[in-house]
Amino acid sequence: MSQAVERRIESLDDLRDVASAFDLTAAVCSIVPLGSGNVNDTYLVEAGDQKVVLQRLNTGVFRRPELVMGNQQMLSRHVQKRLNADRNLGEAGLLAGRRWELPRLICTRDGGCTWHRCSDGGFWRTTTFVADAHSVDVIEHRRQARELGWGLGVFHQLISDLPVEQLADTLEGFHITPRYLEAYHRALVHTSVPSTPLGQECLAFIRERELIVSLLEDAKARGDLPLRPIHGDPKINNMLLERSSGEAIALIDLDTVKPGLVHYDIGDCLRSCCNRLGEETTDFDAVHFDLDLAAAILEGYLAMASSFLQPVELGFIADAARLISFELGLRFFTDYLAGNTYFKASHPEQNLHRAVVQFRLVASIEAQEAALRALVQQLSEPTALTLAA
Ligand code: GN1
Ligand code: MG
Repeated sequence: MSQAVERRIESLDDLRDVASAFDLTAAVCSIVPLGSGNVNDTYLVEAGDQKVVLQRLNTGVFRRPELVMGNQQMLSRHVQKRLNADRNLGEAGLLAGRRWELPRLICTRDGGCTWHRCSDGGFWRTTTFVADAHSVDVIEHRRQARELGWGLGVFHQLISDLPVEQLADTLEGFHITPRYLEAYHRALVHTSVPSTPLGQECLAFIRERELIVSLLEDAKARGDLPLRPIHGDPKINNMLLERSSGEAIALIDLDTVKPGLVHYDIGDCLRSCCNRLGEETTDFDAVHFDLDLAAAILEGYLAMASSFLQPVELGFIADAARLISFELGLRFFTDYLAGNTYFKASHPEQNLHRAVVQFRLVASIEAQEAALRALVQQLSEPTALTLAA
């Protein structure tokens, strides 16, 4: 598993030099930070009429960034082909004529490479910007929840026939929950958990759930759950919604596209969408997993994904919601103990607070487990799937 995040603040002149290395249609006129990613640094660049996204990949996390780019190129070729074929089918296609985009990589001016290495070792790449779109940090209404699920389903459907063995494992151990538990135990050797109420709450919460961490990995090892191409990080604000219609039109942040279980993605989507207060709240007592939103998300998701998912995979959806929330809490808490070296934090307690939010969400999922299972079961019935589609 990767370790320290590189922290570097670029000057505007440096950024302009980097952006100018890419084959843009005009001279760079503005560069501003974009989004709220916890790992990479992202900027919106304007060059004449053109808008592009410039990103510095965190090579402390992505140790082999060329492999990340290789996966992205593979993904792009596959998805563009599928989208072209689908557009030709119009109303009869998978998307029934709806808009869907995948940001395209922009090559460098000299050499036509999809990334640029700076003299300081910085690894940069540029992609097209999806116009007239926005993302949300918390769900605004039920219809939006359905769109967020539908968007993940479209993404999974478009990559469901991309041979998984062609993708590199760019982030070893990513979403392998038992590995995060091991990392947590290693952190405990060097640090003791502060005797504050929140620190002790996390310690006890993890201790009580050590036995669940291998649930998905065991099912994978048994051969019950297949490895598939996945997004890896489909949290709520990585889904772009068209401004005018509110429809999902793109899933961005493609660094973690690699082999995995669809459950990592479904769990991440559910945990980030069904927490109405968002990941950064400090109103811990009010954190709640909204089952009604989960229903809307899964309706949207299954309308697209049920055609290729196996029944056994549907059976682990409720477990995934619980486990991926728990895993992220564990990751945040471990990083807090280790001195906030992985996730960007604006104050020393931020990763502790983020961990508490995820653990409260887990507790809420556990309290509603029977209802969540019943919901998945009901939505997986053939009649429900036909209606959803
Ligand atoms: C990180 O950088 P960002 O915000 O896209 C993390 C995800 C977490 C997320 C939590 C490579 O994603 O796994 O779910 O923070 N990405 C990596 O906000 O570790
Ligand atoms: Mg990401």
